[in-house]
Amino acid sequence: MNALILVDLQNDFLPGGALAVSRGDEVIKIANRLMPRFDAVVATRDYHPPNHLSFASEHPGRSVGDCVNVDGLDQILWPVHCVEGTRGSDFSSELNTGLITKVFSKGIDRRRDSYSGFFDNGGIVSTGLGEYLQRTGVSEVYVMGLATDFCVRATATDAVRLGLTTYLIEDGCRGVDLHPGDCERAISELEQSGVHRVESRQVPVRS
Ligand code: VGL
Ligand code: ZN
Repeated sequence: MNALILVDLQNDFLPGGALAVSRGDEVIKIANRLMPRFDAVVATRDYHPPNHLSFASEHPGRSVGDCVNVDGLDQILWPVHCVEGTRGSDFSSELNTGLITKVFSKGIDRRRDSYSGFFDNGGIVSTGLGEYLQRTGVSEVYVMGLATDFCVRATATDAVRLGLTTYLIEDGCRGVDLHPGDCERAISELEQSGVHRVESRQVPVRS
């Protein structure tokens, strides 16, 4: 069994959103085209309480882009984004959500950020995605979405660690590039860790 993992295709990561990823909207049509090719389609969503500690606004005197320490972990500070129940946290209205089998929320605990769709940034608390894939008999995953250098990277890294055969759909990702070259580096590191790089046109069509 295979699964497509759609990472954070939410309004706040699209142009006009609170944490917009440049040209992030371009991957939605790729997601729509690919979904019918998979046994299962899962989506992750960044879903924060309004006072989440990844928000710069919760750290007086600090700014977006600063790095602070929260409970022993490095935390980059972001603008307020993907607040639970807001439009910014909704999936893009262009996304064909009818084909999504299950949604996994992350970053729901005020004190824990979660870039990966599998675990929080401390690698402790599971979102349930790994267990779900195992229960469903999925051994092969294709990962795409936003943002290449944060949540896509962390999700694909954990997928490999969990022993899943993991493909990164490169044209299905867009990144933040906080520092120029971050996305390139993220993709090479994923390749080093055993992730297979593919383009969406190489994803097999179901027979
Ligand atoms: C993300 C920064 C903060 C992402 C989420 O989806 O890549 N990045 N929260
Ligand atoms: Zn977030």
